Amino acid sequence: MVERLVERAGLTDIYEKVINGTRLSFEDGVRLYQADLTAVGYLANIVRERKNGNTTYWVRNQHLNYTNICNKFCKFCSFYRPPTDPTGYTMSVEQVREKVRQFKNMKVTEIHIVGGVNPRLPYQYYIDLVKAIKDERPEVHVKAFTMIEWAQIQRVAKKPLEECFLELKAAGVESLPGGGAEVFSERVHENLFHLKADADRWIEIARVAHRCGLPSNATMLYGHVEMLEEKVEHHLKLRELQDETGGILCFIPLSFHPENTALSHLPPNTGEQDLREIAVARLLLDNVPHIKAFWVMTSPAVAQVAQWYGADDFDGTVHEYEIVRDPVTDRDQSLTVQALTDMIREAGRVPCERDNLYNVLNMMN
Ligand code: V47
Repeated sequence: MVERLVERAGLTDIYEKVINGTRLSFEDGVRLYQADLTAVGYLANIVRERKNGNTTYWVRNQHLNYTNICNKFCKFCSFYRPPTDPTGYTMSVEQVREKVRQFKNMKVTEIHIVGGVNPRLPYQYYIDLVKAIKDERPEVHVKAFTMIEWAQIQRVAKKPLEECFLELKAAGVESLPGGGAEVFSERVHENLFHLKADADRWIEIARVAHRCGLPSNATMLYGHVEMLEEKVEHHLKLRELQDETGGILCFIPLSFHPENTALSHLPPNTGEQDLREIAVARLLLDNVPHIKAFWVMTSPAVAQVAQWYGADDFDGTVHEYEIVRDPVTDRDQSLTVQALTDMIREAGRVPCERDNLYNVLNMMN
């Protein structure tokens, strides 16, 4: 029955590679984007269960978006405000402290810090921000700044990147989020985010971070103007980086939300597209331990199904995600621990509370 599913999809040779643990090629990746989704999902689930069994990881996390002012003007982004826009904001270090205090009565293991590229912020601001968070909550893991922000930090610090990483690590940064990668294609870069670091620069910054003992996540933003060959290329570039450094903890395909962006004429992604990205990522990124279905972007419903299409991570409680707001209520989105773990169980997986480095905090079986 399963053999027929795979055979009908024309994927018998890829199935054999998956069973034997043979690395997939660029051409295989292109075919995975075109083949029957159920068959691709079946193959991805083999890898998912081999690497992570029946476990679905989740984390108690707080997001902190310290500024929405940005001079990169990315066409896919609804979060940023140009430096002269009166509705732009930048939190003072005291306001950051206050935000952390606001959640102090709640268990949080990770604070995820991401902001725009605000050209007015000095190097010391980044150091003080991280120190203030660690001062308020020394026990939390600080996952801070995308590669794009690190490029800016280096610019204002006027120091080698290594020094910036080591100084901010001493202040309390323990890992990096995966944002800012978008799609590793010069064509898409030119078209949508030409003021921002390109693929080579993103990879170089990640490489240096990993060498400095700071692991990171990696992302890919899909469902806008990219072509499937460009997405395959993106995965292969990340796979090559991971072969070299081993510093990528988790890959997160980010489902593009066109509302309130310069690309609002584009249709939103479908469940089919979201599941396929998860599955293809699981199959191509054979050396990345975890694939996350970020429920805020895919919807919790799709993130549940994704647990059978290659994903082994649901992200977390997500207090105050500002990058993309709920289009109906315009409110931030978050889930209670009960709702999150119920959904994982309902999907037929075992919830496991993790820390940022995927150490098991509570296996809930
Ligand atoms: O780099 C911007 C994306 C990213 C939109 O590391 C959009 O665990 C969808 O990287 N629709 C920042 N996405 C967020 C990010 C992230 C999120 C969750 C978990 C982790 C992690 C990292 O958000 C940006 C960009 O690719 N983004 N605009 C949009 N309209």
